[in-house]
Amino acid sequence: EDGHRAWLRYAPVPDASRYRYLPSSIIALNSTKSSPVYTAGQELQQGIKGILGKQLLVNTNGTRKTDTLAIIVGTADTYTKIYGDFDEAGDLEEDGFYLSTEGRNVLIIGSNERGALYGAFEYLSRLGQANFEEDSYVDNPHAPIRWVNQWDNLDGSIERGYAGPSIFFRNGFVADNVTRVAEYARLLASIRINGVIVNNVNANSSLLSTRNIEGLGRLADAMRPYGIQLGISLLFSSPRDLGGLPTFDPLEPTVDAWWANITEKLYAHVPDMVGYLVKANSEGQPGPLTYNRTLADGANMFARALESHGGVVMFRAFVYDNHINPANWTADRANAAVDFFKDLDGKFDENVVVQIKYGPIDFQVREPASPLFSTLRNTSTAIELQVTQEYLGHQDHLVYLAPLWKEILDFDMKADNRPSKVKDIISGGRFRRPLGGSAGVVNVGTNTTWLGSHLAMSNLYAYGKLTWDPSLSSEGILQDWIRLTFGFDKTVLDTITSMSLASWPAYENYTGNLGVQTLTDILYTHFGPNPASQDNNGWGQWTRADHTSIGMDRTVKNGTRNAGQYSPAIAQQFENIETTPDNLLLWFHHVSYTHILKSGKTVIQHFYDAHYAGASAAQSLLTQWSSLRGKIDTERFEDVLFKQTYQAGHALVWRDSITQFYCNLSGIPDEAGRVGNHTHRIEAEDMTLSGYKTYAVSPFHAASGPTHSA
Ligand code: BDP
Repeated sequence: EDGHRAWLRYAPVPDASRYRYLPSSIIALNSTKSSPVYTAGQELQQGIKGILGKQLLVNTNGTRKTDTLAIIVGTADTYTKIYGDFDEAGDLEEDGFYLSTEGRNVLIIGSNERGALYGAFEYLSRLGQANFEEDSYVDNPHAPIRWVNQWDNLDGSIERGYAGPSIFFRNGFVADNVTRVAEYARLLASIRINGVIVNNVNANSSLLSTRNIEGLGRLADAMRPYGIQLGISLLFSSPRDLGGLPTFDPLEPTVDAWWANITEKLYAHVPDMVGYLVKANSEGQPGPLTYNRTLADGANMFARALESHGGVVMFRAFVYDNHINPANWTADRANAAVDFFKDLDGKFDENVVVQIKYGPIDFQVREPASPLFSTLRNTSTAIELQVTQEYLGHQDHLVYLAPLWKEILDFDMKADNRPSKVKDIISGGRFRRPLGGSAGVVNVGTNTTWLGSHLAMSNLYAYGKLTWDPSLSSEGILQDWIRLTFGFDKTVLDTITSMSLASWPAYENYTGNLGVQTLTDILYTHFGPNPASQDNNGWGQWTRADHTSIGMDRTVKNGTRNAGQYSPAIAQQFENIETTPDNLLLWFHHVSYTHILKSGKTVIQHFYDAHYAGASAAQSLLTQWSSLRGKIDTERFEDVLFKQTYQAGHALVWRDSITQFYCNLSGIPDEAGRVGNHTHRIEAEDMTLSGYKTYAVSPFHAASGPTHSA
């Protein structure tokens, strides 16, 4: 159990005999090996063998009527031609499926090939959880765009990836061996993802070399049997850097022609390429603003190139200048997206989707929903989430993210005072847009666990499930994943459920609460405590902490005016300190450390208490996991035990660093007398050095003593 099979283990279920009507054959209505329906047939065969221990034959000719009980999988068109009409055909939407286990045969009918494969995975997921109920239903997606983004570089490294090198690229080129790519596509199809952007948003123009374009064709071929379409990130200056043109101005006809030509070449190798992802004019990247053109001019240039091929441009809203002057109290990176995009609404071509990070800054442990979601009414939008835990403990801390994502998806932006939940905006429903959906930054690597941690895989599973149906509950998704990954033991189910649901609040408590953000090292790794690095830098993730007060004043009245970017009802709520929830207080307001919260505590005492509570919750994660010894295979048990031990220790480092830092800064002691009391530590300066050298700890507050060593 090295994690490689993830939730597709197809482990035997204990009470298979309860399943009375085990079919005796599989009929997959497509014999072409690269077709998802063919894949579905193979997958059903493999799954049933594992789960129920029975070897079924797969018949792909599908022309004969069957006398014995069969599982029939195919598209609605093919099914109808052979077996006649079925009532639910009219309810199927693109990528949706109909699953029936109650008639003579098991029917798995997709609106298209991909939908049929989703239905097969659904059926196997139910069997794998010993859910043998007989029923039938249609299941359709919430939104058409359900993509993942990989931040893989051509040299094989992965930006913000914590699971080893890339499965897609090596030494500057597309990898020769695509086995893991096909396996990844299979995992993604099982959670109903339909597109993968394979390379980093900080893109490299040599992706577009002839050799790499051929390689992309190979990647697409490996993923096609799973209904996964390939897309790529583009570097805006490629016409100059790779093409040798003197310019990359989007309104220059030669530039336009260059992109049209490259796009033709790509489609010659990847005929079903899903589209492009573009990061422009962000963190030093080139873009249309370099030539005083608008972001829409830039996006539409790609849209024109893609249009005749049916491709989509995901244009990122993460546009900002990372050289903001921190001394300017009205400067605010949180304003950037709306500032840059508000006058462009309606100016994007129909096949452009603006891809918006969930909050206005950058994947922090707590952010309000981005105000851009309700600003763009005549532009299609998608939400960008992060499965890779960049600011959230990499994959060394357990942080189950579905509750965080659901808070954002369920947030009501109250556009025009009408219900406007983020999930209904990105589906295209609320503003009647033709496109929309989600992009999740995943960053799997070659590690056998995919993400570098067994438990982190619940996040990938939940991401896919929520893109398809955001109304699912965090707990329900989690428990399906636990059963498929770890089996049926009730204690295992309860323990991992309890650990996972406690994990986001714990992490928030020990890393940065009240909306102050994750107080992590901001300039490099985004890992480990470094509250001092949050201020006085050009990246604009500021706490504005001084000796008396803390928090970013984002009010219209006295601050950066960010609250005013929301619809009037929400703006009013955040503008007013009384109506701002405590968990976003320091996001929107600058207050004294002695400001009294709704809980009755002062801000500083809340900091102390929360950090102690969070660190203690992290200890409890370890205790809970330890109790599962003997109930889980040794390999995964030990791997997770190692991670949980690390998290428990690192949470103490977090707790002590942050509380000490703010105690020093504010001069206000902890009422409970805990802060500064490091009797639990064995101080390095009390030990005798043997084979070790002294080391200046950075950041210094991670050390406990005045000598700055630990
Ligand atoms: C930041 C990451 C950086 C990404 C950037 C982005 O630190 O690695 O390139 O976001 O999303 O959070 O473009």
